[in-house]
Amino acid sequence: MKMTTFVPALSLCLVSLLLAGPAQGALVNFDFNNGTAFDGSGPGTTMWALAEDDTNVTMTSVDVRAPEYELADGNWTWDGTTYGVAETYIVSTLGINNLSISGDNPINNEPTNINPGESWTFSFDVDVVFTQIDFAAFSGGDDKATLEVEGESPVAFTGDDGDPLNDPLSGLVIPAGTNITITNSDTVPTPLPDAESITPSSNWRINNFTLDIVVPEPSALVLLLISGLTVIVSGRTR
Ligand SMILES: [Ca+2]
Ligand SMILES: [Ca+2]
Ligand SMILES: [Ca+2]
Ligand SMILES: [Ca+2]
Repeated sequence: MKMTTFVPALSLCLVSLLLAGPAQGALVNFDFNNGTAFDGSGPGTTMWALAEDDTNVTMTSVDVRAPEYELADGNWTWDGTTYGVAETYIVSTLGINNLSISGDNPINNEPTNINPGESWTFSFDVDVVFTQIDFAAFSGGDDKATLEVEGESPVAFTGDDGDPLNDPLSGLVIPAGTNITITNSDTVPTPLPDAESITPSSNWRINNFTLDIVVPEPSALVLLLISGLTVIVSGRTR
């Protein structure tokens, strides 16, 4: 190989390595309005949506939890430790139905709201950046939520942070298959107040999620291979 072809090719390799940095994305929206595959379902259910670049993105409901209440002496009480089963529940927006609370509903619209202590864990089959959470009925300092990516510290919000909530995790890239949990982090009441006395402010729901799917740029290795081929081709044509 002549130095006249090797030096430009080496420069191209170095430029390629520098370019293979930040990822490019395409937006995808998971809309929970008016029923989805998650309606009335527990863990293990999947839902898919098409991203701007036609990538088919699958979301999996990994876990749905709620404080496990028991009816004792006419009051629904929680022992503060165990979390029972729950299911996502969609009328016009996504809520969580606490399956330990039934019959005469002690909380207004409990099945359709995400109430204190209720949480939803989910994952995506591609790397994502959380771009927006569009809540319903999320307003004021009493509405509290945390968003936690497995292995990272939970990030806390209140209704005062706004709805929709943009870039909630400050651009964090979440690898495919990583568990993400959204929780109503308001204090869990025990015993439950009755339907007449509870204020609606500590309940909220989810309209939709918008995510930026991370499309990896051509790897440095592929670019190096292209550079190498350029060297061979230019060497032969001289
Ligand atoms: Ca219930
Ligand atoms: Ca609920
Ligand atoms: Ca909203
Ligand atoms: Ca509210």
